[in-house]
This record gives sequence, structure tokens and C-alpha cells, in this order.
Amino acid sequence: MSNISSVDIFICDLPVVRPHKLSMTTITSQAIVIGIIKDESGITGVSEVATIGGASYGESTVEAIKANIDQYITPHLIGQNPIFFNRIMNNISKSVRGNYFAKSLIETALIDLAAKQREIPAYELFGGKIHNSLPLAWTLASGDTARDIEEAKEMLHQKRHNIFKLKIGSGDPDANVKHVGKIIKAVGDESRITVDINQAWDEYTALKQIKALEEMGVSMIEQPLPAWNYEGMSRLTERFDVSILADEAATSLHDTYRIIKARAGDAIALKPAKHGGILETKKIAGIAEAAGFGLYGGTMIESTIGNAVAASVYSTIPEFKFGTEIFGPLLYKDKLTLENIEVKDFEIQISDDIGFGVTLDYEKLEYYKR
Ligand code: MUC
Ligand code: MG
Repeated sequence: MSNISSVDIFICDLPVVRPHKLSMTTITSQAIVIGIIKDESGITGVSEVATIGGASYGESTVEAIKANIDQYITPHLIGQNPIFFNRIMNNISKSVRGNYFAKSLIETALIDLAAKQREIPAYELFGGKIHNSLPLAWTLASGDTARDIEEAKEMLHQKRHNIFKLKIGSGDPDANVKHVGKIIKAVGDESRITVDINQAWDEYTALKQIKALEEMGVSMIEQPLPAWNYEGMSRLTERFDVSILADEAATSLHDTYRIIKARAGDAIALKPAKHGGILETKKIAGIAEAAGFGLYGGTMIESTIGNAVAASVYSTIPEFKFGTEIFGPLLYKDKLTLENIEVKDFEIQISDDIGFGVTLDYEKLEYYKR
């Protein structure tokens, strides 16, 4: 099997089907990075990471991801055998700090390449799959209650989603909680409702609003406080029965360990990009499992390629107490692959095809790249 001969990184902007409103930004087009690693025989490993709202959601931006890979990571890859992705990533970690999204993009493209060289599904290289399908949540975030209710009813009718996450960090908290109440009244009997505040509340606001949300029957509260506020998250976790999920706070293995130790939440949202790849995601799932934390299969709203990576790693993790939200491809107007995601009876189906099971459409890449 031949070694790596080239690494190419592309930034693309992909339009979405409707505006997607979070506390810090409204997504109308999503910036993604595509990585293509080629071996000397011409086989390509392909991967993707997505970012939300430039630098407003997190510190990794598509521009920085590309610049740092080109300058600091690619030199570690040329001439290497991709099957040693664990060793390669360990070497990179010694000279490249942080840069989790960039590392995730590279590690997963290496895994895709090594799997394609062997003509096996990627999950066989990190434990093998447990699940053939996983529950799939949808985020209602149009910014309009009536439209959200209509959307939820349509998703239930199509048997696409029966878990809905509501983004309630932007604007007046009282009004947002009323909005949750209206949605629960409309579709709560047939679905499970969770909320994501995306760090927007202070502890005082959270105390008042989580009490109301708990009484309404909301089943999980995602990142109510700023990522730095571990102590506040601990107090909320202690006080309420409803699960408190750490998302933006739970990034690296070390940060997640600190969250678990402080019980700054009782559940963790996994996302390969924020953890720095599949191997790190599996370590985080392991420490969370050891501590009795619940897991959620999170997303950075990747398109079909990044989503397939998340589906592949989540298929190897024993239990997702809160299911997954790897719906990204369904929010996009278009895709860069020949395949789309498959949803049946409210669950995403895990692909058994070679690599991550996606084929890059080079014409689309040419069209959408910056
Ligand atoms: C986040 O914070 O969870 C994931 C789903 C969604 O609607 O937004 C993202 C980011
Ligand atoms: Mg979140």
C-alpha cells in the first residue's frame, strides 16, 4: 500500500434550506473545509469539518484551519503510510497545539484513505460498529414559533425526527421559554423536546428558566451558561433533575475530564471536530462512560462528508442516552457527494460502504470552493 503524496485543503460555502438561528449567529450559508489526502497510487481519503458563524461560535475558523494545515501539518504527512494515523497524529500533537478542527479533518481523511486502500468500512479501523442505526434529532431554529411547529409536524409525519432541539439563547428568555411551551403543547405528546442555550444565560436567568423548562417536561438543557462557568454548571446539575449537557465547554479530553470531575453537567455532547478527531472522541466517550455521564451524538452541522464521519464513530460507541443530532445534510440545499444521508423510522442509517461511504463530487467542489 502506498504512501501519501499530496494534501489539498479547500474552503467551501454551502447554502442552507432556511435560516438557522443560534444565540450568537444566524446561519444562512455554512463555511466548511474539505481535506483530500492522496496516496502515490491515486487513492484519495476525503474528509470535512464545518464551522458555525465565522469565529462567533468557536475559535476555529475555516481560514485558520486551512492556513495551519498547509503550513504546520502537511509537512508531517507527505511520504507517510496512512494506516499509522495514530502515530502520525501523535507526532503532530507534539508540534501543533490546539487546532482541534484541523487535526480532526486530517485524522479522518487519513482514516478514510487507509480504509479505502483496504476496501473496508472506516469503522473497522477503530473498533467496529455496534449500531446499524441511531436516533436522529432535528433542530427547530427558524426563529418563528408557527413555522417551527409546522416543521415539527412535517418531520413527525415523514418519520424523519421525533426528537426536537430548540435554540433558545437569542433574545428575551421569558419569551423563549413561552415558545418552548407552545411547541410542547403542539407536538410534545409525540416527541421529546430539548433546548440549547449556546452559553447565552447567566446563572440567575438559568435558575429561573430551567425550573420552568423542567416543569414543562423538557428532557435536556444544553450549555445554558458560558463555557468557562464550570462552577455554575455544577450548581445547576446539583439543583435540577433535568439533564444538563456540556457542549461548548466539553472540547479537549483534558477539559472534558475537568467537567466530569467537577460534575459541571451530567451529559456530554460529542463532536469529532471539537475533540480533534475520532481517536480523541472515543477517549472522551470512555471517560464519560466511566463517570456515568450520558452521551449525545452532537454535530457542528457538517454536510454529507463530515456527517458520515460522525455517524461512523458514533456507530462504535455503546450508548447514546440522548440519541444523536447528525442531521446536517438535511439542512443544506446541496451536497458535495454522490450519496445523501439515509433516515428511516426516525433513525439515521449507518453506511457499510468503503471508507466513510461517501464519494466526493469534484464538479460540485469546483463550484462551491472559494
Ligand atoms: C450546537 O451548539 O449544538 C448543533 C445543532 C444545531 O442546531 O446547532 C449546532 C451547534
Ligand atoms: Mg450545542
